[in-house]
Amino acid sequence: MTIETPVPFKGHLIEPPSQMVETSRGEIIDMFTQAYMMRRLEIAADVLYKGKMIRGFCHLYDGQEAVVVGMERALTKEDAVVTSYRDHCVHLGRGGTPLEVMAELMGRVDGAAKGIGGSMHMYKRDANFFGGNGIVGAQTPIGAGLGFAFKYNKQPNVAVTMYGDGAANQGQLFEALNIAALWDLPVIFMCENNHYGMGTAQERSAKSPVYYKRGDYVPGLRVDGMDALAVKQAIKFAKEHCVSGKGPIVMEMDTYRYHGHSMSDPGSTYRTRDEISGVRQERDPVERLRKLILEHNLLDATEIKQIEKEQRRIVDEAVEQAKASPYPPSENLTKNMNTNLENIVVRGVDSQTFHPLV
Ligand SMILES: Cc1ncc(C[n+]2csc(CCOP(=O)(O)OP(=O)(O)O)c2C)c(N)n1
Ligand SMILES: [Mg+2]
Repeated sequence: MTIETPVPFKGHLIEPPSQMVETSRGEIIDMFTQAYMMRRLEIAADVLYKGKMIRGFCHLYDGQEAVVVGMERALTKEDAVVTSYRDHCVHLGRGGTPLEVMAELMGRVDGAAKGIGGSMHMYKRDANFFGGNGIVGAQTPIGAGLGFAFKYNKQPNVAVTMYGDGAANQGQLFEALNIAALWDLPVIFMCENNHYGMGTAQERSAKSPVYYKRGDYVPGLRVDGMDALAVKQAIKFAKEHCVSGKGPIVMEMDTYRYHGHSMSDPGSTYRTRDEISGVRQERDPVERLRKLILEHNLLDATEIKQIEKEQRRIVDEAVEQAKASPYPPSENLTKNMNTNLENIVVRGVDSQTFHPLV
């Protein structure tokens, strides 16, 4: 079936793709199922954080689900993805399990990073997911490097590096863009514009918040990031562009986050409650998929309820399994550390004065 996306794409130095998206009944139902599960998982994480079962940093993704859900319909697991600290649902999109996310959040051994990374450090090498990154913008040169590897190895794949509107002002993005454009690297620089950084509205941090044009000499595309079908169409188009040797592309996903920046931010001091509830009512990505199902008679209301019930069960089960998962053993404190100092030379330091830790 073909569905027209309501919001036109906007192109910079490029002719945008068609608004008519090829899809199927199964694809729409799968996207709804996945988006609903992501939403439940983030709500569960919120509750567990407040109950002190999750400690430290925690950045939730609810509101932005359509970006990952749509993106994954146009990529394969041979393509590479790297993102910021807002990474729980990106891990799920790459095929990671709810248990891997939940256990990592709680610092348990069944977590994606074996419980030593926490919320910001999901990672799944077997699906080319190069993780969450705590340093704003640090994932953009990593993305350029992943694109370089594809080109060097003559692999027909693309690297997607996801960054926020706040990160769009970071210097290393422009360094990475320059070299990716100069060397025609297959990289999608994907700005998830949720309109706020850490309590800072885009207008207060950017002279030009028109992020799809910020690559200057690099083509760009603006996309309704609340519409999973539009995201799928855009990423399919961008991947074709990158893999055909035309170099990188900048993509701006117009999206929104419902929660505060992180758990320490109530998210309501720099924006109004009306703004948040307005987005929920008019643009919610999960509800949009539900509406598509109903409008096209793909399922009836009872069948949708059944899917929701099953996804809630999956998340609840992951929470219970994560709680039962042990903390990492104390030997891990010195694991993955280089304790062989013999061969390390530090200029100006006498190696005899080094005292190995273990
Ligand atoms: C280099 C660096 N500077 C500052 C911070 C603190 N910090 C963490 S997230 C953030 C805001 C980023 O906002 P944005 O890129 O829009 O991403 P979002 O959180 O909205 O997904 C800041 C300033 C950091 N982690 N790294
Ligand atoms: Mg932001």
